[in-house]
Amino acid sequence: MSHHPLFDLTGKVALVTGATHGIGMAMAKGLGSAGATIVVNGHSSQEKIDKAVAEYEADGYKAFGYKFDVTKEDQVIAAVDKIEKEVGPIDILVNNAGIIKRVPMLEMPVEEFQQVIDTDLVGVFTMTRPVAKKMVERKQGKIINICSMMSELGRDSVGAYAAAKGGLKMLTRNMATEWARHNVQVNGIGPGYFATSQTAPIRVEGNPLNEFIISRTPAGKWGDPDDLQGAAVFLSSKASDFVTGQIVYVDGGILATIGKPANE
Ligand code: GCO
Ligand code: CA
Repeated sequence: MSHHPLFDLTGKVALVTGATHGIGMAMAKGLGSAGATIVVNGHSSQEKIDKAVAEYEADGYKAFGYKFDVTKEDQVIAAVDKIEKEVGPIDILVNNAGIIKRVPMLEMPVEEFQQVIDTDLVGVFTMTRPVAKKMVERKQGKIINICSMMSELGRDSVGAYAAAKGGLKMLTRNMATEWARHNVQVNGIGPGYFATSQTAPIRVEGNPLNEFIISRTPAGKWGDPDDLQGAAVFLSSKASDFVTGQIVYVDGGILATIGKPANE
């Protein structure tokens, strides 16, 4: 396949954390279709990682899988060294791995709050630091942090997630600030509401929240994970070399509007 030179990722190595499923997998496939070699990680099951790698390969992409936990610094450092030796220098890092707990704050134990912050915010710092060190040395790199509607908006029951994703927006800006002079661009993608396993508990018929999301989204529907591929390729490619510290919201218009009454 031939690629527009601004968007060509041929020969680039892209590490997409948590890309064994969901939006991470969709974005990784987008990078693969632009020519990148995909590296995925998972932290729990080797079988899940192997299955994902097989799926990428079946789709015609070069893919590699590594088992490590983004919240464990020793595992991350060892994995980054291994990936750079076995696959090649990491050109693109997509910090996609994350968790959510939907619990009203008055009922949320501090330990659970902490767990969400540890994965969704501290985990990004832990994962990025050793990768960025090498990118800075090489004077080249692309980092994409996966933010959320909750980087901007609150919602009942997602206090810890909103705190982490709001923090991630500012971590993105600060990484951009410190590394732009080394030709490392750091941006975020803020997905709106997408049909994935993460939102499966919301997308059940009869759940008023399902109807609410559809009516609150100007596009009038749940996003298809593939809708994130364009932003992922743009922010990974030469096309975005003077773009840094931005969050690109791919949300069907949610953040543009206050919304409208249901049934209108
Ligand atoms: C929620 C959460 C997530 C969303 C997403 C929105 O409302 O329960 O925010 O489920 O998937 O992060 O951008
Ligand atoms: Ca190609």
